[in-house]
Amino acid sequence: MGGTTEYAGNFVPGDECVVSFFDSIDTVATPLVGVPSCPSTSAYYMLVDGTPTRGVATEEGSIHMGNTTREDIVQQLEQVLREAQATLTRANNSEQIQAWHSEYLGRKGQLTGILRNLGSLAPEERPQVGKVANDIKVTLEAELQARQEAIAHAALEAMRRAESVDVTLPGRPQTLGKLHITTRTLRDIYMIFAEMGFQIYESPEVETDEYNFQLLNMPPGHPARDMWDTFYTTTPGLVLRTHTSPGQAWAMRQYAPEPIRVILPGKVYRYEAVDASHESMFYQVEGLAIGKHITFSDLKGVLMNFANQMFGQGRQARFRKSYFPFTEPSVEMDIDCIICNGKGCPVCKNTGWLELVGAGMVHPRVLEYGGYDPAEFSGFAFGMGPDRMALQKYGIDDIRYFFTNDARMLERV
Ligand code: 2NL
Repeated sequence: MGGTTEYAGNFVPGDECVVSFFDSIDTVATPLVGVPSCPSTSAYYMLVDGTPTRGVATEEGSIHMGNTTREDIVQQLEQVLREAQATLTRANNSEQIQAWHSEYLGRKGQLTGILRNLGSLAPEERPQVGKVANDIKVTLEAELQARQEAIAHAALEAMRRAESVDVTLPGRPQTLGKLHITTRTLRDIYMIFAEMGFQIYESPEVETDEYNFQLLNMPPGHPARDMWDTFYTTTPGLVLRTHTSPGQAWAMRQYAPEPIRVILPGKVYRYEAVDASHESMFYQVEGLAIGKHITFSDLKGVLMNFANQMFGQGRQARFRKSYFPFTEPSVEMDIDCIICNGKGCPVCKNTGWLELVGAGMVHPRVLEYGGYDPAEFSGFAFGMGPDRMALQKYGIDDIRYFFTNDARMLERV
């Protein structure tokens, strides 16, 4: 070992020659071999209190700066430690932290500055001072990290406070969706008939003249066709179904000669002048029971049970004679008004009665068209309008609300 190279890190001949104290700190304790050296001049500049100061290479290869002692340097180091610790507690953001780091721990910081004086100590003193410096560096770095964490934590806390939800505020009311009341009514109907053993049968909305009329005992030109204002399509013989009855014909032809108990819900279409009580599309639920020994009493029993389940036990009912081309005999069943219990109100138009269903015993010709021998089989059928029932049940005065998508309608129910 010899020359000035072993202390090169402490000299400042120019920035590119500075080997930072912390890069070379090991070399203080362990004599350095092969560290980049500064140009081979014999005069060097060292930082004394941050000021470049001219030093002279001695024959032994060390630099002496006036009369700096080990105690001086240790004192300076401890002074820096105290000051750095005090300053660190006042750093509150990353800019201040960065400034603090360059001030105390950076390449041009105070700690490095002091250690540049190491060269002025006797060689045996250097490791001791180096150790003090290193301890201080480790201490400051740990405190720096703790401070950074505290700042980050405080920032997070501040953000949490700013973004926190005041749970003591009353919550915003949730507007819950509801089923359309026709859907609810339909589901009620399905449940009641399901308990009586009726299955749901579905069929097309576009039908042939044959299924919509002929199989229901209305041959071409039959005057009863005028009971339904029909939408005809541009394809001859195809119509929009005016009732769900053609589905009953499909069911009969599928199941004959097995007995049948089905209900048939779905949309039907009428060429109507639309007003508060008429729409060109609405729902219908028809029912059909076919078997041996089915009587009008069965029909009455099924419909009475339905009325009591749907509108409350103890309903009064009356049957009036009627006419449908596909039933014989035909009836209309009324129940006492569900709004006024028969006293008379706008919903029942002061009659005390509401029309509930049209019904009857399946016409022998319809049974035959469906594939059943009328001598052996009999059946009953009925048809009802769930939209109208929903209007009555929920006291809505205009059927057009059902299809105009105004959600306020749902608030009424
Ligand atoms: C009403 C009346 C009714 C039927 C529909 C029907 C179907 C077949 C055979 C016999 Cl396949 N009848 N359906 C019977 C009587 C009345 O509907 O006022 N509907 C809203």
